[in-house]
Amino acid sequence: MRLKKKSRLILAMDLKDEKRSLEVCNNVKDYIDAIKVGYPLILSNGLDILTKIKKFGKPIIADFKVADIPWTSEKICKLATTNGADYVIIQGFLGEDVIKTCSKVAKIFVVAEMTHPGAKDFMQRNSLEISGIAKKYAYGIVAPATRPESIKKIRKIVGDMIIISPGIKVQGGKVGSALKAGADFEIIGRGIYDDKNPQSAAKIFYNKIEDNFKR
Ligand code: O7M
Repeated sequence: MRLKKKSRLILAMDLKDEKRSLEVCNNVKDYIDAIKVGYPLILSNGLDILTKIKKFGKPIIADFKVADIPWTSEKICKLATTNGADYVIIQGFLGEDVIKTCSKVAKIFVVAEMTHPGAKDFMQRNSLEISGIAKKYAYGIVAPATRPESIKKIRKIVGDMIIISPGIKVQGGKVGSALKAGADFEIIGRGIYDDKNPQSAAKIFYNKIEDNFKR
């Protein structure tokens, strides 16, 4: 299933509990364009969870942040796609051979720079170079909503490639700020699933984006 720009919101599902995570996905599905499934949910429930989440009719992004040698990375990407993932996230700092190998077996998003403060220690100084390599092979890029200035720089490198951006609300990014800086989608996890009413939280994010961006 292809990722299409409608709400411009991607749900990050990092709960561990299967029942609760399926409930949240069902409640917010009208306000999101894709579901990014992370390690906490997959390690707790197995890869089968991807098929269960797929029934909500949204593209599934398996967030494995793959970071291994080409041979192992390829295996991980294949496991994700044969179990229902439409896209797989890989780390960019591994270098061109890993990115190229993964791109042959999956549609990949490459992490260029991460949201947390520690990303400044090593990642940030290479994020533009990573983006340049990713542009040759990837479907999209992951760039930090906590640093809109980095998104702007990465956008200049990758042209019209899809940029997805985490770090909204709990990590400090303001909803809409990543889109304004040039991202195509904002990724929100705890801001939705940890709210006492995930559906109304998702609706509020949806409306805030609606007010500022033409869909
Ligand atoms: O909205 P949150 O902070 O609850 O969740 C953010 C999600 O995005 C969560 O799944 C993180 O693992 C992920 N993420 C980051 O927070 N920062 C990054 O730099 C990169 C990611 C990510 O999705 O990478 C692919």
